[in-house]
Amino acid sequence: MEGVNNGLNSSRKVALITGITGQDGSYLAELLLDKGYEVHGIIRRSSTFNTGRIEHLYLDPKSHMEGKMKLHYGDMTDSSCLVRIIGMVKPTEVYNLAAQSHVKVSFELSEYTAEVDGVGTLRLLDAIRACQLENSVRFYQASTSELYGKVVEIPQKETTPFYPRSPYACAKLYAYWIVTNYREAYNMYACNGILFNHESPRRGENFVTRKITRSVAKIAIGSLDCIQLGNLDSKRDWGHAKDYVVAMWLMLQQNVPQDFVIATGEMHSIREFVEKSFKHIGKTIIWEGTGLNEVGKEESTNVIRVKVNAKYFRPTEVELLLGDATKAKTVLGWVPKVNFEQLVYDMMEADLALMKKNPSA
Ligand code: NDP
Ligand code: GDR
Repeated sequence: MEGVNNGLNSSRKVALITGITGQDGSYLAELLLDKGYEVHGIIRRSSTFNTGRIEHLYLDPKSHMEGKMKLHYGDMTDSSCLVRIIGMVKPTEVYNLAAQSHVKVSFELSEYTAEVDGVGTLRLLDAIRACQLENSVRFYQASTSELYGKVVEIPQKETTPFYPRSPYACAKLYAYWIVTNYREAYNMYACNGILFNHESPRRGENFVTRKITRSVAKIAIGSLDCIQLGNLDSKRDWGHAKDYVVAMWLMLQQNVPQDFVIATGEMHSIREFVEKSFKHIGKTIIWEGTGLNEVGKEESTNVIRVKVNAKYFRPTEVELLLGDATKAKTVLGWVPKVNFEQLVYDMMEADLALMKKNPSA
């Protein structure tokens, strides 16, 4: 693209991460610190500590004391703080990861989700412009496979039409288009990473994968006797967050800003995730309310109940997501390293270790 800024020519490597305290923010901060960046993160004021995922970085003298990582109080709903932080930090790369990121919660916090995930992205872009940095900053937007929503095409790629199915996805749709618009209108180097689900031992505890591995680990130590879940039939393309933050960084190192799908190309149901997790601890499952059980299973002591509870269903569900990341492989040279088996294994091992260390976790 002609006239697009080229922050790559700058010798400064200063990254600003919104959402640094989240799953992806923590892995991205690690990656960028390893690459020699000065990393700045925006954190929210909270009545309890919310820096657990980055504490190891903050305590590391190499990052905090030597000035490699700095945290700033701020919020995506507060334009003035965004302008102040960007004006002070003068980042060369901005990674916008902050979001109310829970799809089911977005049905209850719809306006707030629009404010943070949609308008918040606009505020951040405008803060960059207010500081006259639009021609030197490279901008990454955490777009999502939820944009595809209702199935129009499988697998989903960059050209697949969007059909959002939640207030979260609608807010992210606005963010996707405002990033595209600012790229075209102001020649900003701005990219949408359309990332499919990615998980890790640091995944928030109310997302389905982590809810499952935590519960199964609790069952293993005898502190829980059943799991309650919602729709077991939906299918997801699950990768590892550690792999996916590499793709974010790669997107900002190209000559031309573009949007990319990031996915594994493998899809599994929630039911399969549950089965694989229980297999890890050598237990079998009674599915309650699904009519799927073998006769006689109930009598075994090695059997655990998985109950379907309607309260975890969404008003509109995304039935299946399967990504085609061919463009990322071709242009960025990005391929995922962790597959489904390895992901479940890593998450189960981490939660088993956590529960053994702290049974009330
Ligand atoms: P998390 O929910 O783990 O992290 C979200 C981050 O945003 C947290 O640091 C949170 O702060 C912060 N945040 C929330 N609201 C605000 C606000 N009003 N102002 C400032 N910061 C705020 O999400 P992930 O790390 O999993 O995801 C990162 C981004 O990628 C999100 O935008 C998500 O929507 C998107 N995404 C995620 C995918 C996934 O599978 N993980 C897939 C595709 C896109 P606090 O810690 O205080 O709550
Ligand atoms: P998702 O992730 O909605 O895909 O959004 P989540 O893990 O919440 O749900 C995945 C699927 O599991 C079904 N499900 C349940 N979900 C939760 N949370 N809790 C349950 O008990 C449960 N039972 C079944 C859901 O109905 C759904 O079909 C994630 C987030 O990280 C978004 O921010 C991101 O944009 C998308 O992934 C890609």
